[in-house]
Amino acid sequence: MPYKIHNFSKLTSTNDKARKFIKKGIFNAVITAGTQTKGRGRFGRKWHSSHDGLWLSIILKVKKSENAKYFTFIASIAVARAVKKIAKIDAGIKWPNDIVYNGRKLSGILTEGIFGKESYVIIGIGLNLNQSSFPNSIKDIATSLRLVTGRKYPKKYFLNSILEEFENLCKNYTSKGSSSIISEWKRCCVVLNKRVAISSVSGGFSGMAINVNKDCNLLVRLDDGTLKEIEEGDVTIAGFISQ
Ligand code: BT5
Repeated sequence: MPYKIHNFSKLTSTNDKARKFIKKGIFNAVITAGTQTKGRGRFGRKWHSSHDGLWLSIILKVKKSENAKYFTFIASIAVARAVKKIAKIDAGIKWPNDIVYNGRKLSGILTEGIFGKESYVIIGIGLNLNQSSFPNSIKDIATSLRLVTGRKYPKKYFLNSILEEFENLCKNYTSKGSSSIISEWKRCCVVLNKRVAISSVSGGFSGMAINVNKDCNLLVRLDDGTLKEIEEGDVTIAGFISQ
């Protein structure tokens, strides 16, 4: 394992701690927290992080030209593979950063890039493992592996498995480029060829999700026939519980 693992019982957010590590010159490292008091999602949204989940961040040093979105894709595949291996269920990936089961969110990824003279990505991964219930605000959209399979799981199994898959996928990406990552991602994706509604900072759109391109952006055929490239946002799939 090329990553040194640093375990903490309680942090504000493993991504915050990762930024502090980078300032101290530490990278190729993993940070875990038993619980997070200010776990966050995209756009500063709250991420509920009780003791029952796995919360980690991977810190990598990257090239200045790197597209951080590849690491969200790599982490999503790594989580889906680990879930398949250990919990024996087929989780899906919902663009851009969710791992879902039966329309409910099992896991979310928050990738943050720090680009400058030296560049880093922090890949924050949250996986709901042993929760038997969720706060009211997310009880209709979240799920855990315990709720899905009726079993409890040691966090360490998932940590090791996710990191092993992540490392293998990164090696593939470095040696063969992004196409193998994107094709596996597409096989796990639950959004493609579905009718979707997108809410993004540039507005709301609806249409058919038809592909992701080499930049990991979602291509949607809008109802008026135009093809729209979506760089960020939240996707709701017709017939799924909404975000
Ligand atoms: C995400 O954001 O899904 C990224 C979540 C990343 C969490 C990890 S944990 C380790 C690392 N440290 C951090 O501080 N963060 C990362 P987004 O797509 O914006 O989704 C956020 C939304 O998911 C919230 O607004 C809620 O609706 C929902 N949510 C919050 N907590 C959840 C949970 N535990 N399980 C499922 N859904 C949740």
